[in-house]
Amino acid sequence: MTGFGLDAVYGALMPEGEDFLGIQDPYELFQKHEDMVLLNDKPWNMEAQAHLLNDYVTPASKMFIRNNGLIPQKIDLENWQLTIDGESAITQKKYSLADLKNNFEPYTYHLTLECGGNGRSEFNPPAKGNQWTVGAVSCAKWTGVRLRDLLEDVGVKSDAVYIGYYGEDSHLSGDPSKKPISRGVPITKAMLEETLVAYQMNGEDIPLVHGFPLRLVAGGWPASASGKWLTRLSIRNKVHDGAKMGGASYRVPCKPVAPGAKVLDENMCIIESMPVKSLITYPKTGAILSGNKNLKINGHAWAGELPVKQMEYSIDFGATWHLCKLKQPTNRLAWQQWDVEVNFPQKGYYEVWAKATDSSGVSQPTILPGWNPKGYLNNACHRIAIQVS
Ligand SMILES: Nc1nc2c(c(=O)[nH]1)N[C@H]1C(S)=C(S)[C@@H](COP(=O)(O)O)O[C@H]1N2
Ligand SMILES: [Mo]
Repeated sequence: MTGFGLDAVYGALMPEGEDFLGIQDPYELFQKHEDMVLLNDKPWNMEAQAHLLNDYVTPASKMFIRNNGLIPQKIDLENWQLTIDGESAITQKKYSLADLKNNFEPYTYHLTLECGGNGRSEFNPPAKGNQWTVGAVSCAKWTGVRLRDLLEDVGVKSDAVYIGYYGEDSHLSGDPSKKPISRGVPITKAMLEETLVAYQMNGEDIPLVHGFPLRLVAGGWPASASGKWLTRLSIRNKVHDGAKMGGASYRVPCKPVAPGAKVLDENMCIIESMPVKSLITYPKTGAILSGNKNLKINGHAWAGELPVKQMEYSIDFGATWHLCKLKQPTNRLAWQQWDVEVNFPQKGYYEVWAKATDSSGVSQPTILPGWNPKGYLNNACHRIAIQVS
C-alpha cells in the first residue's frame, strides 16, 4: 500500500518514538482487530465480520470504517468550530468544542449505524462501490449535545425542511473546493431526542477515523447521514443539495425496478429509516459442534426508527421457524440482543438462519430484496453454517 501523508494524520495522535516511515498497516494505524476486512485503501474502507460484532457495545477496534474522501490531516482542537447557518437559521452561530461541552447538557445513547450499502456484495448485476458483506454496522455508545438544543439555540425558521452537514475530510481529487460528502436529515429527524452532535464514543474521544473531534450521529438511518469531522451544519429551506445527495447516491428507485434497469434521477428517492435486520454474532460461521447437539446462539437485531418485536431462527432452510429470546434495547435506536438454545436433531450439516420482525409486522426477506443501481438496503436473513459431529 502506498502512503499519502498518514504521518501527518497521526503526527499529533501517535505516541512519541513511533517510526512513522513504513507504517501503512491500516490495522495498526486505526487500531483495528486483525479479523477486520480491508475493502479499499483510497479511501480507507474496512468491514467487520459477523463474529466480531458479538459485543452489545461495539468497541472501536471492531467498528467498520467507511470513508468517501481523505481523513483530515490536522485536527486543530483549540480552533475547531461548529458553525450553524443556513437559509432557515434565524441567527448564525459558531461553537467551540469547549462551548459544546460546557454550555449544553450532555446526552448518551447507544445508536445503531449501518451503511446503506451493507450487503451490497450479493446484488446481481453487481453494484459498483465497496463490496460490503454483513459487517458495515455498529452500535456504539455516543455522548454529546442534542442537535435540537443547538438548533433551538440558533433558532429555526418555520420553513426549515432539512439539515446539511459539512466535515473536514477532503475530496479524493485533492480539489479543496469539493467535499467528498455532505448529506443530512430532514428537520423532523434532526429534532429527535436521540440525534446527537457527539464528542465522545464509548466514553472516550471519538477515534480519528470515526470523526474526531465532532460528529453528527443520526441512529437508525443510513450511516451516511452521520457526518464525521463536523464543522458546519446548515438549516436548509429545501432538501439539502450537498455532495452525494443526488443521483444514485444513497438513493433507491421510488418504485421497484427489474435487476439491471436504468433509473432516471427523478425516479430515485432518498433512503431514510433503515429496514429490519439481524446478525448471528455467535458462533462464527463454520463452527463444529462435537459430542453435543445443543448450542446457544446469539446476536443483535435492529429496525431503523422502529423497535424489533420478534426474533426467529430456522435450521431447515426456512421451512420452520422458532422463537428466540429478544431483549429490549438500552434506548430507542439501539440494536437489541437476542439468544436461543438450538437443538440439532441429529449429526450433520446445518445452516442457521436468523429473521427479525419490526414493530409494524414487517420481517426480513430470506433472500435478496429488490435490486437497485447502487446495491443498497440488502436486509436478507443472515445465515451461518454449523457442522454437528
Ligand atoms: N465527513 C464524512 N462523514 C461521513 C462519511 C465520510 O466519508 N465523510 N462517510 C459516511 C458513511 S457513507 C458512513 S457508512 C459512515 C461510516 O462511519 P464510520 O466510518 O465511523 O463507521 O460515516 C458517514 N459520515
Ligand atoms: Mo455508508
